[in-house]
Amino acid sequence: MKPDVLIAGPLYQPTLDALDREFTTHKLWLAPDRKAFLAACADRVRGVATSGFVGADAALIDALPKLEIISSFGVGYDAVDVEAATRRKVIVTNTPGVLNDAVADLTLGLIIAAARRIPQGDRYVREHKWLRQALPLAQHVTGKRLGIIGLGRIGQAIAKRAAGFDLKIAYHSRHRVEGSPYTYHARLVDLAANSDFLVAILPGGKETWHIVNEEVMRALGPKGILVNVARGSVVDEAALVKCLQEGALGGAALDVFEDEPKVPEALLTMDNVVLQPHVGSATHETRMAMGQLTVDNLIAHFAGKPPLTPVN
Ligand code: NAP
Ligand code: 8YV
Repeated sequence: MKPDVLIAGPLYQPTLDALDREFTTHKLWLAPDRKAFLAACADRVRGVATSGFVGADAALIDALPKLEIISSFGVGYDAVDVEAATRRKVIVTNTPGVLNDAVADLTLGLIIAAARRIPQGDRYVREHKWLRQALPLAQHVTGKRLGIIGLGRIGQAIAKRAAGFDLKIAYHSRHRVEGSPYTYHARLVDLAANSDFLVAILPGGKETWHIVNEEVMRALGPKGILVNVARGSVVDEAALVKCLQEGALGGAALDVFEDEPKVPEALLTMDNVVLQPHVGSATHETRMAMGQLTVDNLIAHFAGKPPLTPVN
């Protein structure tokens, strides 16, 4: 008998296929009546597979009395109510490590795209403007100061790449990273004041909500570029719009937003902003590896082994 696993939201197709092979699956997001669907399978579901976007809230956890494990596709698990799961002794797993390179690659791309105005150059050529006027010059990248908020797995992969551009690297986190060659700032505002590019790559959730506030953005300054590849919740988006409109902040490159997939209209019209639809990990290779780990955590658990990457 295959264990019953509820899939809370859409996932990468090969991951869905693997889940279908290994388990008896119940696809919640396809159900026309969510409540009735849950009631019909609740007494059999022992596992949940979900995405970082959909997560699993307390109501879903409470609706599944036999639940043992929630396996989330993604390293950030702020959309999973880990406290509610832990209270119920439900294991929560995520997919750390396997996406470091993809996210770090995109981050360097965003820094360069924003500083060198790559999307603007692309639009300028497409719109035949090259025939009429010169494209304004951009900002240099090599040798500039890079501030990283969260020198964790991905933050370190970003730093490794940034070293190749001779960027002067500093970071902020709650704890100093032992043995790190980079400058540590205990106060985020001090990191911002000493950065040309400021990259957020720390977890979302209550603790980090709006950690990048107006004071931080003003400290980064009129030439500074904010890059958010963490979670929309870590940046005060209203303050970001205000700082950009006033010229208090030079530019922004954003992969994540407070209310995805909705993006503030004001940002869509700004020329000094580069926008991406939350694609930090979105390569086939990385999504394959994330899916494998999502499935392997469930397989390990149902084989009576410890999960590979638990978070609680
Ligand atoms: P990680 O290895 O756990 O690193 C997290 C870092 O954030 C650590 O350096 C941690 O240091 C710091 N941090 C945590 N809480 C903090 C706080 N309150 N204030 C300041 N720093 C804090 O995580 P990771 O694997 O690098 O992933 C980081 C995050 O990136 C994920 O949680 C996810 O939200 C985001 N992400 C986004 C995408 C995307 O598609 N855009 C893809 C993958 C991941 P201390 O504990 O010392 O504070
Ligand atoms: C995913 C992410 O796109 O891993 C994360 O934290 O943000 C991305 O890799 C997201 O989790 C959707 O599942």
